Amino acid sequence: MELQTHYRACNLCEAICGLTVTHQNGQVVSISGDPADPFSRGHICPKAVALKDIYEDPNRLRRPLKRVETNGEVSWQEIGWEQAFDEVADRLHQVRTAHGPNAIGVYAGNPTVHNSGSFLSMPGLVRAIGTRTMFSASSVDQFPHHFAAWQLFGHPLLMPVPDLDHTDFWIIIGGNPIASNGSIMTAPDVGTRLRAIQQRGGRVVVIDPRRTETALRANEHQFIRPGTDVFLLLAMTQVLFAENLVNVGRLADVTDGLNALQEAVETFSPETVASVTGVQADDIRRLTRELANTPRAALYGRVGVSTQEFGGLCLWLVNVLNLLTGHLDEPGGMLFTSPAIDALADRPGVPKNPYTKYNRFQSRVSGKAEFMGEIPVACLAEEAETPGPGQLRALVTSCGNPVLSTPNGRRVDEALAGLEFMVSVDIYLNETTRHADYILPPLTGLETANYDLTFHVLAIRNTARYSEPMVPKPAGTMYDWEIFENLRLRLTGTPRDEWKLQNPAKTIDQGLRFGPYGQTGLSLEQLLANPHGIDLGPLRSQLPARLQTPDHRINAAPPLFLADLSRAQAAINQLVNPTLSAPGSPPAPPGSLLLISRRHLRDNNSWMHNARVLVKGRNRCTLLIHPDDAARLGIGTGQAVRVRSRVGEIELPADVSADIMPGVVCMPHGYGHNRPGTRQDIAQQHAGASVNDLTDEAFSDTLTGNAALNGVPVWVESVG
Ligand SMILES: Nc1nc2c(c(=O)[nH]1)N[C@H]1C(S)=C(S)[C@@H](COP(=O)(O)OP(=O)(O)OC[C@H]3O[C@@H](n4cnc5c(=O)[nH]c(N)nc54)[C@H](O)[C@@H]3O)O[C@H]1N2
Ligand SMILES: Nc1nc2c(c(=O)[nH]1)N[C@H]1C(S)=C(S)[C@@H](COP(=O)(O)OP(=O)(O)OC[C@H]3O[C@@H](n4cnc5c(=O)[nH]c(N)nc54)[C@H](O)[C@@H]3O)O[C@H]1N2
Ligand code: SF4
Ligand SMILES: [Mo]
Repeated sequence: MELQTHYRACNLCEAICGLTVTHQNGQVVSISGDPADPFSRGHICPKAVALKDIYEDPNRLRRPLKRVETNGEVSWQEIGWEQAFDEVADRLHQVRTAHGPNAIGVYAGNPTVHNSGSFLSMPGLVRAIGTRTMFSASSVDQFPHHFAAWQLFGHPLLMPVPDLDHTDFWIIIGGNPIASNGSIMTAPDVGTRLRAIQQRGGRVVVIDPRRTETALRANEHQFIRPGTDVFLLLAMTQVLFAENLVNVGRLADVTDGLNALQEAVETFSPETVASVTGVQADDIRRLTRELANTPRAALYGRVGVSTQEFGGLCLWLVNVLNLLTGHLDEPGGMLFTSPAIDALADRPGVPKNPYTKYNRFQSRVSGKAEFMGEIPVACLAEEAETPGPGQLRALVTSCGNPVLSTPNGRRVDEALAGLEFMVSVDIYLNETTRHADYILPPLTGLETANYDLTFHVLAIRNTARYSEPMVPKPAGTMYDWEIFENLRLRLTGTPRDEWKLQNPAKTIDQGLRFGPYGQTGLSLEQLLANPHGIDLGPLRSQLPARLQTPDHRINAAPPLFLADLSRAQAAINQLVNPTLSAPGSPPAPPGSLLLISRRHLRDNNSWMHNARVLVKGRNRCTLLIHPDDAARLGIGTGQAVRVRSRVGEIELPADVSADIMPGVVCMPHGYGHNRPGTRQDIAQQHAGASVNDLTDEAFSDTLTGNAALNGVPVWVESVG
């Protein structure tokens, strides 16, 4: 039989690498990098090859499953799509009638942003339900990035990205792009790009509690105590003012608040923060001067500074440091993209509205502020458990595994078990979806059409690429958008003879035509004719025009951040003098170590452990612990340890290593596949333990609502 070649972008991580897939009538023969993709230039990582495993996985669901309980025994019955849609819509409708729309929660997980079908069609279902009880992975990830972008530049999506290909000095704080392939920075083959910085005489510095894969390739690595980055960043800002290094450059005319900023950071000298952060005062000064004095330099922060107690402040200060050193919106610094589909496109003559999606309402139980139309997912369990008007009774999950990915997963597990109704749009029967009454599995990966609406917005070059399905839709299967559309039409009560499913391809085509490159002929048709993708050129400066603030100016010292500094001040007082208790933050109890997470090139959050090619080899779910701590606790490599936190305990093997800072322990997230009733044969054999059985739903960045998954106090002891 003839070999066919299919070109598409990998949808597994933010790097969106081009793939060349060869197949025989849908039987995958090989997956390799697409050298003709102008952006990824043939690069791929081992996960892409596992797209074949997912495609062929006998555990992957293809037909709707309905939970049947007989005498307490759960079994799953395969049913037809029409029956599934009708019954799910009926049940949602019943909950809505009995308890109101807000009693139905929705959780959107990470792959939503990797599937334009889900991304574009899910909001229609949410509107049809009429609920405002919306949760997503964003509040265990990048809420602080959005918050800072909104406060400084006027819109949560206006996040600058490092101009990697032109920078000469790159500071990475709380990111490990060599393992993660980059985030809020779409940069395929980041390793080669990093090496190129060094080859042109530049330097890369990593600030991280662990000597990571990226740190090993960097020119310099600084250990930092988890959760104390805010103090380092405050001190760097202080140094800029104290040493007259502030040079806002071209943006000086539109920047306000410098005096207030200078005053706010005054007391945070390098000497004050050195013992707390673990970074020497001299190093803080030296790095700050280097950032200020290198014409093309970028300070980039990611998950490690976002999913922690002071995430909002950290991301504010990262942006401020780039602004004060003249690196914001400058080539080689941090730039904004000009995406082909531009949600923020200026509409001439239309006055800009201030962004208002913050604190319009609060979560029912603990009063957490809404942000971007969402409630922090750390509130999910309490919303379901706590009786009273507005109690969460039903949940729709899509592309998400909150039992493993959100804090205090055991509590989430129990809360989901207690719901009246749950439906999951997902491709596996896993730790989360096992609680569903129905699982509706869409086609995924190689089988779907996709345009990376989000990642083209965050890419270090302006590019556009559309992927078509590798194969025609197999009989009896559904695309994600068809699932959402079928439920939407039922819940809006649209008469059947008026049903018209909105294909997201049409929205994408319109977005391209009316976008900034539409004039030059960019359209879906053009992308279909260029299956390797189209390069639209390097990023360019575009402030102040692109600012979305109502006054078209940047306030470097927004009141919400200034107010939040009192929380940081209380925390540093407590760190300097541990007998003081810091309101809000858990006291650092005696004998505790601080827990952080890590990613591995062959893991992808919680959901790719059912691919043998990725899990084979040495067990990766281990607890990294420094030799000094290990010696004190009598722990050796390979030995089982028990790790306890306020909320739970787990056991896993120790891995004694000087690559982790003393006082810190580290394990991967996304493991813990030993929950009963799941259907992932390979993942179950590589179960590991879930870090989120230790992370604390009460520990968060109270400003943005993001969960503080890093810097969690834990106690470690050897088992037996
Ligand atoms: N402690 C700790 N916790 C963390 C993190 C951490 O660093 N440390 N990281 C956080 C971050 S950054 C994130 S983004 C979250 C992720 O949190 P989640 O998004 O909740 O979790 P994932 O593991 O990405 O789960 C993806 C789910 O989508 C399903 N899926 C895969 N492909 C498709 C598809 O095409 N369609 C549909 N419908 N479903 C699909 C999978 O089967 C799986 O159930 O985890 C967060 N949790
Ligand atoms: N292979 C792989 N790639 C992925 C994923 C995956 O699971 N596997 N997940 C994808 C997702 S959803 C995301 S959001 C991105 C995330 O992309 P990255 O942000 O690059 O993610 P991590 O590798 O978790 O890097 C976070 C780093 O922060 C450090 N850290 C932890 N706490 C602190 C702290 O308090 N201060 C400082 N300075 N550093 C700290 C950790 O040690 C770690 O090295 O990766 C994406 N890509
Ligand atoms: S780096 Fe990311 S996008 Fe590229 S092949 Fe690997 S998983 Fe896919
Ligand atoms: Mo993420």
